[in-house]
Amino acid sequence: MIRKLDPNPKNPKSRGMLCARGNAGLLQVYDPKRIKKPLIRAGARGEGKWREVSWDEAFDYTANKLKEIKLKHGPQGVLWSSTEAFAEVFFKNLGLAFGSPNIVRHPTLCLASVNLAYSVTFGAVPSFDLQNANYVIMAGANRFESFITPDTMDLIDSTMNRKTRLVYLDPRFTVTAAKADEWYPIKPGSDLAFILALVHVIIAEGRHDKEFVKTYCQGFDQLAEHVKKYSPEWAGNETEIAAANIVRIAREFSDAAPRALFYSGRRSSWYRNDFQMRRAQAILNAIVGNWDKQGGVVPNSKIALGEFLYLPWDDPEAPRIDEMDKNFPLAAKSDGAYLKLRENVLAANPYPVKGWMICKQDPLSALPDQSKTMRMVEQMDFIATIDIQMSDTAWYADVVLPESTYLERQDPVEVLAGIWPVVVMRQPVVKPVHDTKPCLDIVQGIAKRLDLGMYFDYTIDQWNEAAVKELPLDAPMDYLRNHGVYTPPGGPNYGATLNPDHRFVTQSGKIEIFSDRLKEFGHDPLPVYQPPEQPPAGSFRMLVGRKAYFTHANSSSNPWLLDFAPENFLWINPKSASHAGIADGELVEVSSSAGSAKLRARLTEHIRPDCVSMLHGFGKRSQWLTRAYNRGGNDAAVLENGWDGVSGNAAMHETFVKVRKA
Ligand SMILES: Nc1nc2c(c(=O)[nH]1)N[C@H]1C(S)=C(S)[C@@H](COP(=O)(O)OP(=O)(O)OC[C@H]3O[C@@H](n4cnc5c(=O)[nH]c(N)nc54)[C@H](O)[C@@H]3O)O[C@H]1N2
Ligand SMILES: Nc1nc2c(c(=O)[nH]1)N[C@H]1C(S)=C(S)[C@@H](COP(=O)(O)OP(=O)(O)OC[C@H]3O[C@@H](n4cnc5c(=O)[nH]c(N)nc54)[C@H](O)[C@@H]3O)O[C@H]1N2
Ligand SMILES: [Mo]
Repeated sequence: MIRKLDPNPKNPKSRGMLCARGNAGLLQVYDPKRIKKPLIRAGARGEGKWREVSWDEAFDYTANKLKEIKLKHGPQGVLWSSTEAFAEVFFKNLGLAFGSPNIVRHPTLCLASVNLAYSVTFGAVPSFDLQNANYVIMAGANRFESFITPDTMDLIDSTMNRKTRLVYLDPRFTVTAAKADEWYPIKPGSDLAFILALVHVIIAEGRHDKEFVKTYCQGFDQLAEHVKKYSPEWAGNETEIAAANIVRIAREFSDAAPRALFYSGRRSSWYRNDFQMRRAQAILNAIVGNWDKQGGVVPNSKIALGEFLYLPWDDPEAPRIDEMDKNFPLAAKSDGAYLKLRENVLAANPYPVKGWMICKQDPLSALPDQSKTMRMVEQMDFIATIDIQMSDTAWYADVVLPESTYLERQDPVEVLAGIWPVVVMRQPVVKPVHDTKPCLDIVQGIAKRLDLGMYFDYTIDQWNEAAVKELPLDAPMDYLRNHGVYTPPGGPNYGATLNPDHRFVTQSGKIEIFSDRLKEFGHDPLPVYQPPEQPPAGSFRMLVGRKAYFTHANSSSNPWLLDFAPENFLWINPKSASHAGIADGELVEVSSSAGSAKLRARLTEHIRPDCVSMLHGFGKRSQWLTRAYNRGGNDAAVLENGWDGVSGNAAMHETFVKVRKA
């Protein structure tokens, strides 16, 4: 029996700290509402009638359904979707071995546009050296509520001892805003104007790093010409941040460089032009020469893990249903583009997809425009989900395959990337309490029945031994079993890319301020500002964000965490609320063209009058989750469909809503 969880003090990513969610993790194991055995649906979808079955029956049933679909529609007729997890590789490989091109992962709901912007510019997705920076600008990267380790700890360290100046832009007064030196409630969607004006000032005053730009970058002259029109006065109007402040921040930022950085943020599923806004950040970082410097923007160091040599499968024959080549030729194609994919599945274009295998993901909550996802669910002949609880998506599935929780299973060894990466090995601390299995066993059970067993003919220990074989340790497996983590000696290694012969992984081999590749594919080669649409009178822009004690849509049923907030609220500025005659605590209905949600209003000055906001992951449809069912409002039901044109990333801050008393 686990009584309390303690962090591994040897892990430099957590440094002996555990957040509320980490502490409450033990309820994942002991929650009486857990799924204790595999389930097959017994009534209509969503009716909540289930039959507990043996794993053999669940595997047989799943494999038979998958075979039927393959026979009728080909392997491309089954969609495989999952979110980042150590064991995700096994699930993804099952989809590939099955022969489906339709593997869709979470990045286009999360960070696809920021990753693509940095890849296009620097040929790499870097980390940000918050520990050593003296000046940090952040736009809506709510690091003190949306935890990312070690960034959150680094930033708390460096700002709280006042070494680092933090400038934070967010239409909401978040905890990060509260800890910042300067907070600007920027007009939503106008961050690109702010950044272009910083670039304008820095270049106009000759404050860029001329030597660095000359040696490493291409396209600076075009940039200088391009930003002439983006003056601080112009940006002041767009952003509602005074021109004098923009000028001062540009000067302070370039004075502090190279120990100054514009932090990229992580969830970049904001606007339809998100890619270009993130590109502008990357360009700003490039011209002050903070690349690969202490306190700047640093490429991740590598630790290469070995690979278990499994039998390879044939490439899929059919094209992807989201037609990545045509729609998003520059994007990370193997991750897919979730919202475009949903459109094409609904239209059976160019072919029907009738089966949906899901692992560690809750698409009904994670995709905007829930009614569309619901239609996608309805048109599937078969849905199976691997989860640890009855999520909203599981509630509408045909088969639920319960995975053992992270405290009950052995996971594949992984590298946690960063300026100073580490290798981690997650080991079980208790035996599975119920009849659950780790992901690899589930994948093998299904694979065997699909005659694909030969592709998964290994144990987790064999997989891990192959992974750690090359680590510079005498007995790597023993070392990891004893310590749980391997930290390479030395520490951060700055400057490895800073020699004039270094080739960046871009078309030109240089840091691309001007991108010929973007131009070639019909996109702006330098970021062009397009003013965001404004909500019509009587409407508000809906914003989404996080709290430190919930993870996405998956912890709003955890009793310990629910103590912090049993339901979510609609943040609304008192000025706007009084117009609509809404009082604090009153039940309101928020509606958009996609759908509506009911929740209580929280009147607060902590949000601009033209915006409202609610916490993600509430208003559950799953009646199994009795503590969360129908509690608060469901943001996925209100957010409208839409995406960024370059990366395919969801645009989740483009929805205008009306609010009235319910
Ligand atoms: N409206 C709205 N939508 C959003 C966001 C938002 O802020 N608002 N955020 C976006 C972002 S940034 C992201 S990354 C995505 C995340 O999207 P999802 O990955 O779908 O997010 P979760 O709600 O965490 O759902 C994960 C599912 O995995 C299950 N799970 C948890 N642990 C385990 C495990 O050990 N094994 C298995 N098999 N299952 C497990 C959970 O019970 C849950 O059902 O959502 C995106 N969508
Ligand atoms: N506790 C906790 N921590 C988490 C997670 C979690 O679920 N819970 N999820 C993890 C994951 S997967 C991710 S991707 C990250 C996400 O972490 P972040 O990238 O920090 O994203 P969000 O927390 O969604 O915060 C988005 C913020 O942007 C603001 N915003 C909205 N529109 C604009 C705008 O136009 N301009 C500006 N400047 N700001 C705007 C919103 O008000 C909100 O405060 O968090 C990670 N950490
Ligand atoms: Mo995310």
